[in-house]
Amino acid sequence: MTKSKHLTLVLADQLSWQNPAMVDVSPETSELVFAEVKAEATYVRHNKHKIAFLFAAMRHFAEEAKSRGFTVHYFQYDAGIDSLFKAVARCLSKATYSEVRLCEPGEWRLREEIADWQSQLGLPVSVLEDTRFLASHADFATWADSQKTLRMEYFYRSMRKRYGLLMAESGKPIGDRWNYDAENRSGWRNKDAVPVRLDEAQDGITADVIHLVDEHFLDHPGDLTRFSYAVTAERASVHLTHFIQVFLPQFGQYQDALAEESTTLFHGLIGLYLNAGLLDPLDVCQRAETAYKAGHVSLAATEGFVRQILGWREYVRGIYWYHMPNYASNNTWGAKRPLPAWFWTAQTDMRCLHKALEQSLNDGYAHHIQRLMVIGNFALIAGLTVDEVCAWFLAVYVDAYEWVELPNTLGMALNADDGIMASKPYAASGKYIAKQGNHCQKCRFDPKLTTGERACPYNSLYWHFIDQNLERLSKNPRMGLITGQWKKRDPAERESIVSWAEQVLATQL
Ligand code: DLZ
Repeated sequence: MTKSKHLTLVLADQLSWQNPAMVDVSPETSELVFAEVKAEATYVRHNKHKIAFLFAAMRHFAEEAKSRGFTVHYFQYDAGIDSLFKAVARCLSKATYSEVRLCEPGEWRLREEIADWQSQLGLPVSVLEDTRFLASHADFATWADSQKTLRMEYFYRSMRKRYGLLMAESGKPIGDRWNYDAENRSGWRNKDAVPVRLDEAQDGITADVIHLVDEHFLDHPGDLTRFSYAVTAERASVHLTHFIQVFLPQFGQYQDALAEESTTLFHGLIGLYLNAGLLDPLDVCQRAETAYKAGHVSLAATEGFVRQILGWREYVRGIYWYHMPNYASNNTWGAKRPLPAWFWTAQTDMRCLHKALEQSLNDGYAHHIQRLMVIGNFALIAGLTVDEVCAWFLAVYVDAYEWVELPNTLGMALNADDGIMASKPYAASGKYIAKQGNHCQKCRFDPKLTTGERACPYNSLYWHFIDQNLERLSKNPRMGLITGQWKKRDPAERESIVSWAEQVLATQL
């Protein structure tokens, strides 16, 4: 009698042969199932780029699996199987399997749903820990349990030591410093040319997916005539090589810059590949380190880049699983203004915000300062509802899954998690935005003015945020200077700024 096989479900963001549900499998022991389903594609209004990228990457990966000899059950979107559960159930109705296996999903929502599958399906369902990350749940919990406050910097240092990245033989960091942030903060004055990105040709599989997504997701944001993402591990690796050679040397310097001329500046554009499994985080860090050791990239740029992947990426994932499910309902500042409709159209006169929203909607991409200091900062100081802002970030970006989006939006940008992630809010006025780039030169608002028709709305909203939350902020030693300045101001002046901010909120939102 032949032994029945496993049925291995591969989710769209688990497209790696290092996926723990696949490392030990062979065509003799396991069949694979992939499914493009409505439940996953519409639980928020995902950008068309995100759906097209994941479906195209999934179809390419499934083809590769077939070429390795696997029996693959692939449900295309127009087959009308509307949930992952139904896709698995359909396979089970056609053949006998010994168990269903999958790598744990990256979102609490789906993990909860899958927890019921075993009883619903009537056979074992093994959910394996996602080993594609560099810190396991237990690693993070051990670290977190040993700390008074969960600061990324200390987690990052422990990861540098553990993986020996940018470390000297002495056990100290190369260059004797852990962090080169201070050297990585230049504003953009359009003095350097931004190199051209690598072109990505589309094959028939991707073209079919683009057609399908355009047809089925009409009311989702995204302009797929601009689709230019890689959809295989091989091509993602070519993009990484190009980034390291051409962009990484200036990545650090312009990491926090905002530019009229470029939507991507010197950023990596690799988050989507890492988060879907097409690139491996340790390999990415090691390749950057090799470029540094070859003298091609400065230590500051390499360290800044490695910190994003070895530090931030692992840290936010750790925070998510350590604090979920309660994390999602935090709302420290009691924010309750509805998300303005123009978050979905980009129609605002605030130039920096318009540019950041426009490219987010069109391309599914904005770089981290646009996300944190332009869009997120606006949402924070305008008091926009946390849930709605988080759902927007989750939907709009091609690299967004809740494990990474929620801590970054709720914790970092909105500082709504009672200080778990950041010891102070990243609130900033228009002066910060003017310092970091050149959007203000094309804006009808003036970052030097706080009140009046031509005043940059970020300025009055910034002080409004300070004023409305003065009691809580005054207790924060890192906010003492700012709250002290505000308290010392003439009461009439304070009153006029606050009432102007109220007018801005009434008219701009
Ligand atoms: C985001 C997404 C989308 C848009 N579509 C699918 C899909 O059709 N099939 C699938 O397996 N996964 C999809 N995903 C990714 C899942 O939502 C993802 O696995 C969870 O969000 C957990 O990270």
